[in-house]
Amino acid sequence: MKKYFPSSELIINEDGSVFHLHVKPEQLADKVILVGDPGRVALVASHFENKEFEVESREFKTVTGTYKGKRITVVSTGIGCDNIDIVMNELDALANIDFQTREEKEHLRSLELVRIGTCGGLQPNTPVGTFVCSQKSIGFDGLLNFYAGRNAVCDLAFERAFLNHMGWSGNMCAPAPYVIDANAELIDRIAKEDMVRGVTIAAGGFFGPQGRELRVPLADPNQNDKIEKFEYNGFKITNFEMESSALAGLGRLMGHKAMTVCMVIANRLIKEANTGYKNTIDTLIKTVLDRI
Ligand code: R1P
Ligand code: URA
Repeated sequence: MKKYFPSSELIINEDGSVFHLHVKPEQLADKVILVGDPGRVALVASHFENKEFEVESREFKTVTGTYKGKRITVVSTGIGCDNIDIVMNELDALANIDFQTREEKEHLRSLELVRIGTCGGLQPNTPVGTFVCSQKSIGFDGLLNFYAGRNAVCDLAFERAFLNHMGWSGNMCAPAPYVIDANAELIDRIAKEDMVRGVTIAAGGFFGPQGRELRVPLADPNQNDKIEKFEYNGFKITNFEMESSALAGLGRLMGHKAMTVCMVIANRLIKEANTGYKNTIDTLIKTVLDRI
């Protein structure tokens, strides 16, 4: 029997668009670029030969157009894994649920999703300006734990090794962290020698969860020192951002190819930052558009 989704579970607007994104099924391309900053959507779309559709609602701005003959949708997610839950579920609904019958489609579509973001670097090989692909993500958010199948797609041995290394107990990171791989085929196509393949911590905040201490002291003052030293099966943790774990995890559970690549705008080891990155992230955008 086909799964049916009532209006409380899949909210469809009066114009036939999906609740938060305001996008209609026919307006979604198979190749999707996700960015955090709504302002970055225009930068991506500035490379399109033509734009067929554009809509904006809250932090979610969407443009579908063509780049070198490829139909591509670019969507902003805003900040955080909670927004990735909304964007991924609504994109998947647009692709795989019939909005007339509210049933799962017989032939499922698999999307290619690449997030282009900014991040904080944690290692000597991730100075400001480096492009880091998240081969693995460690989710400090608890998002994936609410979905069945989480254990089947996560790297449980890596999770255990990380928790043991950090020595965390109590509620600090429970029921997180979860460790999830990006899609290997997408990583191979996009992460060439001009990018570092790394392990990314997707944090549930920009300050405390990434070990930034302003006026309120951290629960674990040695957090970042331990994170920088962690090593497991040849992997070291390279960077902090805030969405890659939910994207990779939901991509795996939904049957889409997903990965994240970020430009380092702050290196936490040597305490440097670049606030003028908006001009240089365009190189990363063009590289991804060519390879997706
Ligand atoms: C924090 O400043 C934001 O920047 C990074 C983080 O993941 C978080 O969303 O990504 P974006 O530049 O894509 O927003
Ligand atoms: N985005 C983050 O989440 N952290 C940083 O340090 C920089 C960008």
